[in-house]
Amino acid sequence: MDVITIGDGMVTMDPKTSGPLRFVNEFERKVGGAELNFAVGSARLGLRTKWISRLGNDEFGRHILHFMRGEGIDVSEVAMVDSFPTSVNFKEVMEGGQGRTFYYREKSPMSTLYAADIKPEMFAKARVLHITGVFPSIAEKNIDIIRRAIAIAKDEGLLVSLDPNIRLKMWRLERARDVLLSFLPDIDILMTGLDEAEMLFGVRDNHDVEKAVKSHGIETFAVKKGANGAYAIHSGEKVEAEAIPVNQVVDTVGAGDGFDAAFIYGILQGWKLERVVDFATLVGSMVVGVRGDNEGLPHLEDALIKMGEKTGIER
Ligand code: KDG
Repeated sequence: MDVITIGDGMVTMDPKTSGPLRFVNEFERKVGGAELNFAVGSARLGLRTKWISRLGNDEFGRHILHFMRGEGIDVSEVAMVDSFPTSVNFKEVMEGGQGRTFYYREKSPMSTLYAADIKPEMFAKARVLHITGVFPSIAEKNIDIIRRAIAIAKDEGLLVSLDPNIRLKMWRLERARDVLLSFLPDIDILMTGLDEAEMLFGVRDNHDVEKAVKSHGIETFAVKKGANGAYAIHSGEKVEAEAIPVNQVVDTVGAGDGFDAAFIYGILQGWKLERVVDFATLVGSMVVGVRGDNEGLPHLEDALIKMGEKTGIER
């Protein structure tokens, strides 16, 4: 295995028209979830990917399982449970691709997963454990699951990556900050949005964010700034990348997950940091031009071709 992630998967009701949700009459059934999107992004880039999850033993759960299996993701640690229905979310997409998400996920099938279910065998020979702030925001006991997963990952020699992905509909900022900051001493790779960096550290300026991140002992990190590009630090090197122009931004959800998958891909390949950040920025830009949380995530071949076209960097 190259990467492992743990999180909730949802059926995502994607609006067929943009504008306030109360006026949307038609939806397309898709799938979503931050960790799920990350797994899809990683698998499409060719990383061997495992997704640890629970789904309802229902039609939506079966749909998500088939989808993930079809993407070539290892679903051997995904159990189907009778006690809770598969989670659902409805998206509202406004002009310009920004939007809101309405969750129906409090009683998620993941309620049946406990820290004791996370076993060292699940991590054998893997290289990266990727976690986000979404899963621990759903239930208190998920925080224990993540702590145990991090502890095992460290014992087994995996790198641990974190995207804070702070969802203020799911938990209060103070709680999110406390929990996420408590993970940082064990994090090897931090990939954060600029707003989330500010929520965590109270600063936005490149230099201040760098200082704050490094004070937690993290030497590899990326800050995603949407239309303003991204910057990253790794092995003492610092790189800033401009955003890749997109003809039309239709749906920004999932872009950050795509960036994360591509950033980790590049780091695992041992690429130079400039190439890693350009690649991750490109993959994020490919997501926002397509409707759906993960439909725009490219296969490696397509991303590399685009990379040559857009940045002049050879494959
Ligand atoms: O990062 C994208 C996800 O946020 C989206 O697919 C679903 O809102 C979602 C969540 O909380 O996972």
